[in-house]
Amino acid sequence: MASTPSSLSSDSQYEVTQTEAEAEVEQLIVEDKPESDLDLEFLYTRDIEFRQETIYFIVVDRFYDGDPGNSKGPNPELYDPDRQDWGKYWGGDLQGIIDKLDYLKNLGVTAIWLTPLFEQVEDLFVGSAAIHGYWTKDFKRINPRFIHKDDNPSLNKTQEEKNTVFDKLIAELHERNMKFILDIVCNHSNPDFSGKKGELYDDGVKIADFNDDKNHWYHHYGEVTDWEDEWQVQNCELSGLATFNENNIEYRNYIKSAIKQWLDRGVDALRVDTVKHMPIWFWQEFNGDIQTYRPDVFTFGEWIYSSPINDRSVEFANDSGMSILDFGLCLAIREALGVGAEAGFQLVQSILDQDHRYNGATELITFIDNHDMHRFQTLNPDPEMLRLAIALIMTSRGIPCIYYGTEQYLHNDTNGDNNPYGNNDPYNRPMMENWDTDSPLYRDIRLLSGLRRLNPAVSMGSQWEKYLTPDVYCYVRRYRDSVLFVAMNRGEPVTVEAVDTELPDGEHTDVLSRCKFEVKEGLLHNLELGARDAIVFSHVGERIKAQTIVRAQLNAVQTQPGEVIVITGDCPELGNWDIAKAYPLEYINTNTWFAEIPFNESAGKLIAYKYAMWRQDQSPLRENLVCRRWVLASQGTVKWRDKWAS
Ligand SMILES: [Ca+2]
Ligand SMILES: [Ca+2]
Repeated sequence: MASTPSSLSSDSQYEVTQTEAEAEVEQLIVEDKPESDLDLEFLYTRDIEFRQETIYFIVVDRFYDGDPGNSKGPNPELYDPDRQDWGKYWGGDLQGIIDKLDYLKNLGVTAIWLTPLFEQVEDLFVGSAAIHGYWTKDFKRINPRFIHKDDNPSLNKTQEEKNTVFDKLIAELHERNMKFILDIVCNHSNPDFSGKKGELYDDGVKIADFNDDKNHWYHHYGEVTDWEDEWQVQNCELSGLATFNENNIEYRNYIKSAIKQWLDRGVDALRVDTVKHMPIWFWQEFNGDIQTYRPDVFTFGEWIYSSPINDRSVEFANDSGMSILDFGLCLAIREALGVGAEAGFQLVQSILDQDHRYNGATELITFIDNHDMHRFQTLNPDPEMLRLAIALIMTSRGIPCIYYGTEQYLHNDTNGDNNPYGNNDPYNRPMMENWDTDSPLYRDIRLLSGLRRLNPAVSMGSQWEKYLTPDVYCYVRRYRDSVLFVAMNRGEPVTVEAVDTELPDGEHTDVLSRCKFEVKEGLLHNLELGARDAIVFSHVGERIKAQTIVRAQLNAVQTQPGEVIVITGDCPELGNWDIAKAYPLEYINTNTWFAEIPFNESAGKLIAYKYAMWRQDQSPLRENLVCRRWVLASQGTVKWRDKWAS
């Protein structure tokens, strides 16, 4: 039963709680960091943990102009200081992002993804300049409109000179414990501008030209005409963009060397454009090289309209070496909450029901809109519906990504309609106008981002539907004894008679409203949900602490209810092959088991292990292989990814 907020939970008291939570979170982040002076330690992890992050995606030109001196750029014709011509540059830059980092930090953002920073062609194509950054001329230089005029590469500055506003941005981010996600494009360079196409430079030196392609850097098959033809999608052109020939080793060496230069400057993660337009072998080679070069880099790709029922996008997510943006969930949320589809939350659940198709569903990047589709509020202007959609991605499985300005209800509905697949580009890229740190959504995101870092059930746990109608959705996230319970209602006020929360009995406080609720025998009785309301209860259990923590994930194992996956091995932490002392994993979905395993005695040593299945009334079923061998890092957090060997 709901009651009004306690008078004791004043704002000032709440701030203390947040500070304590922050301190705990900071400590966790410190523990997560591998020692930088032990380079080999990087080899002891097969992956990087990114699930506690909250990503914020910025169209650089449309965020904030922190340096009017660079706004005119090399071709002043492409700059509109009045910000009326949507196809031209409006002045946003990297100094503007630095100026707003405290705003973003306070919002709970832990990682920023910026549209590509590479030098672009300085011309208009179908009335638009390359403000989005996807028409690259030189992958080793930065668009001069985004940096200080003295950083301009044409003044003979090179990659080696690490004193640019780009380097300052990275340093300022890291000082705030925030991460930088570089948006990269490997599929194409630039389209036809006044007869020039695909002119490409290597740090200022011209190396390729589509119209004089002596060394075959590009494919010359024309535009994609049949989107169902996989060969065409991979080899033909997309909107007239000069498309690289990935079979050319010189091209591959160029693009890899460019990305490695940016990693050397302190980039923490990569977002990769148009991944479906290149063959998977290219990505496997690319990701293998990048992970060898910098094993602590997290990478995710844009497979446009990826879906758990699309075999090819699922194969890409599982086998390419990178995670992907979760378009399937995005569209379900847009249909359920954006355009009010009759099936409502059942559409959302039907996507989550397919999570077993992914090896890493908890690592998918979740979002409700981006630069290529209507902003959510163009579909549905109701700010309360936007709050629900954001609460949903902030508390569901996956890593949430907030499109810039969402927290300020930024949207421009010119040419908008109610099609959740619709694209009102360029009107979905308005200039950021308000910086209100008291907006209800700003506050929600701050709270829920803190929760993601504090409660491991949010970042790593399983997701269980507890009550589902088109209008009402209640679910539980669970990892070990940490629990998150969420209830949301897209319709008119409703009372849910009883719903299982899996929370300990007693009083619980809604993270968003601070209202108190009573849980008895795990149930909430007569739960009153207001119109377009969400409530969130968090219970944080004991965290795993050890010198070395292994985050082990096992895929491709079929279990029945009552069966439990354990990990058994030749070290005391894994029971010295005594199956009765093996370490249990947590069930995530029918394809995934996961656990953090603490190692102290065996930290830094070579160990052997295998997975086994505990079964009721039967002897344990062990994996059918000699054993897996691995050198444990001597400290820090590392990740294992394995597939059941039967
Ligand atoms: Ca500027
Ligand atoms: Ca291609």
